Amino acid sequence: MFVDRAKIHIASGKGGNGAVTFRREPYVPEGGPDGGDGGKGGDVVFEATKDLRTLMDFRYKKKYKAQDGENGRKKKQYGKYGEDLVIKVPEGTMIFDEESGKLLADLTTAGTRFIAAKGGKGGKGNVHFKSSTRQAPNFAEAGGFSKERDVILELKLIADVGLVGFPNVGKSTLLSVCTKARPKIANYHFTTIAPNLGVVTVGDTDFVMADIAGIIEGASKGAGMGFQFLKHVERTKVLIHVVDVSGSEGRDPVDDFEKINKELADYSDRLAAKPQIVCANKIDMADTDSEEYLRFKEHVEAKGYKVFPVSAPINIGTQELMNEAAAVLSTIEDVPEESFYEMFDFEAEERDEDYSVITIREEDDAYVLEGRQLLKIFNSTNFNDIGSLRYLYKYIEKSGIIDQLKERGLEEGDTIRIEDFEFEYIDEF
Ligand SMILES: Nc1nc2c(ncn2[C@@H]2O[C@H](COP(=O)(O)OP(=O)(O)OP(=O)(O)O)[C@@H](O)[C@H]2O)c(=O)[nH]1
Ligand SMILES: [Mg+2]
Repeated sequence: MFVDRAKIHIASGKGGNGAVTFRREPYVPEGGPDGGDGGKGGDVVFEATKDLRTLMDFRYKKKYKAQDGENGRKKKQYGKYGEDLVIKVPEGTMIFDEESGKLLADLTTAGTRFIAAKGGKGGKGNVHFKSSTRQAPNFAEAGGFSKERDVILELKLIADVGLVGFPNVGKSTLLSVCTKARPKIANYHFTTIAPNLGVVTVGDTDFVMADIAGIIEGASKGAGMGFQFLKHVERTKVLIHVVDVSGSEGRDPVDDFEKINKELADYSDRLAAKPQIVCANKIDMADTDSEEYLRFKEHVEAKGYKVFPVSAPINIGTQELMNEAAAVLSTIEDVPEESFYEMFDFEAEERDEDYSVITIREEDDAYVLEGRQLLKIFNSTNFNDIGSLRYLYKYIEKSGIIDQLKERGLEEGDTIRIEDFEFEYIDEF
């Protein structure tokens, strides 16, 4: 089983701020408040689709942000909602919260959706803050915060086909020409150390092909990173055994073929028993009529395997090879697997995140206040307006924090700081 994994950062849209505006009418010197509400920020939504088969795309793009809501406008006009960001993932993708490691969602079937980060609420416009005593509210509510989190996407794949062979024989090249995967290809051993996955399409079916690191003699005993590599291919259904038939590194292809098969058999009976198709690669540097090639072909065929001459980089013989893999696969039945995970508790998270908590920090000569809800109201405050300031002050007073501050020795004239704003404490406001 192959685990395709990606870590990405998601952020929902921030809510738009409520507007502070007043009606302007001819002959009415001071119209009432008419500031509209800010729009809600967009959600980050994951949606399972059949159109994707791997998490490859997430290797390149790591940050995802939904649109912010627009600010409210005059004449009670609402700000536009931020657009949701829908992130498509293959069926079977599990989404984990990076911080807690818990499972957020398991999107098994196409069309299933999951909101992983809710957009901030839109702030209320000043039109909502008019009262009998406050005719001209000079403040409005700030939009709700964006929600950010790192998530791990995990897709367990039964790779249908595994590419095995010595290092440098062209396994990654083959994957790169048959699928959209872009593994690193280079002329040295162990270019590939972690599996790469790609989807091969043959007619109207497709299958997942995995390219693993090269296998060397002794791999079954742990040489190189043998165990790990072999474990990867153990769950595949069909093996494509890639052999460099040009002998470009001075080895004998027949010998290569036997050595790899011995490692597979030494590792497990299951591996040895897998259907195998032989890819005689680098045929551009060999001759199909040559004695060496014919000796190899006869040797392999005598053991009951089919041989396909291929030149991966120039795409010769690859189609025939993939057709054969699809044909063999169609004869093998799927074995479903089940797994269990502890689900992430969203409600607990909401409970834990008590927005109304205000903390006090004593710093230099000031008491510093911090808290999410406080910050939001602070952001909504119009510091040139006494009514707006009073609203902030009332909120602080109601929270009981003033009493706590007094217990710590707060006196008239002491400085209280919120963000970068400082004010002197006075008993009556
Ligand atoms: N002439 C020729 N060169 C090839 C062919 N296939 C691959 N190569 C070259 O062989 C070298 C190794 O190719 P890779 O695809 O990286 O081989 P690999 O089996 O994935 O190698 P490791 O990941 O190190 O195990 C590269 O320089 C390729 O360009 C082929 O059919 N003909
Ligand atoms: Mg490779």
